[in-house]
Amino acid sequence: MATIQWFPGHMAKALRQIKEQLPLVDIIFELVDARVPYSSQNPEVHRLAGDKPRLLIMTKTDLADPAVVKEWIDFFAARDQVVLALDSRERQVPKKVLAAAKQVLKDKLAAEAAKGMKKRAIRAICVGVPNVGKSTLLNHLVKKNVAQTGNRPGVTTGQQWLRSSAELELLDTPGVLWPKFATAKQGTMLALSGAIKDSLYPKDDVALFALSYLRENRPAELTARYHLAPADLELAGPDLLLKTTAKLGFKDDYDRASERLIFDLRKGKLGTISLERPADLNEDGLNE
Ligand SMILES: Nc1nc2c(ncn2[C@@H]2O[C@H](COP(=O)(O)OP(=O)(O)OP(=O)(O)O)[C@@H](O)[C@H]2O)c(=O)[nH]1
Ligand SMILES: [Mg+2]
Repeated sequence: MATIQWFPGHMAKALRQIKEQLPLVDIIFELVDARVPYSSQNPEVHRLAGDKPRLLIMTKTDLADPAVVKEWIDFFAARDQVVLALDSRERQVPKKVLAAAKQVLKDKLAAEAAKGMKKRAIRAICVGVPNVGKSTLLNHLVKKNVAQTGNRPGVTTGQQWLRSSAELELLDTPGVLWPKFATAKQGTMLALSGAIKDSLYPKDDVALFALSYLRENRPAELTARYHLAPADLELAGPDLLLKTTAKLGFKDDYDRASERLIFDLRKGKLGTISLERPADLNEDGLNE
């Protein structure tokens, strides 16, 4: 596999800026992608966060398998993590987020009230891998389109404070990855979810991973969408990619077929997808 520069200077800078802001906020909104909720947690952010209160927000639940989303909610809850699973476009989002943030901060807020301190806005920093939906969520929370959004990683390039009602002050940050993924599979899953610029990751690796996932978990959708025969699912990965390319009418343009597969999978055209589940983790928390 090619050497990939997924921790360029601007991400190191963004991480430094997160570190600078942490002492000034009450809570971290840590956004993870519901399709890869374990692998999209940033170990660098966890390290910087120490014991700063944290609300874990799973985004894009509309694209993930609901049964597996439930498994992850139970997994995190069993680790005393307050967790919310959202489709950012839902109307109830602002209410749910505010209630969960208050739950995480209940002791601190109660202590302030007991001291007779005036009620004030909760200050939150929103962090997460690129393209996970930070700016979308924050726009929804403030009910204005102030933060730029887009379906590609790296849309937000600097920090930006957004204020909602008197109850929340929110800091949007650029998406950050970390210098070294725990496993190659983690990188591939993040690439497939859209967190890594497509130009930085070998398309065919990602497409082969997508095919093997679909073959195992969504065989009917896979054969139906690309007009494959059930027997084609017995083919080795690269041969199945070849066959799919032919069925798409792309001759031997595997790159184009890979792009199509990745695009379809991200858009949910092959059904909801959950690329990892709690049962995949080994004792070291690595995804096998
Ligand atoms: N289906 C679905 N799409 C979502 C959801 N939340 C965000 N998106 C989409 O995800 C894409 C990325 O959203 P952004 O809010 O720009 O992501 P970001 O985390 O701010 O990305 P960077 O600024 O690049 O780090 C956009 O196309 C959003 O419409 C969700 O819950 N479900
Ligand atoms: Mg953004």
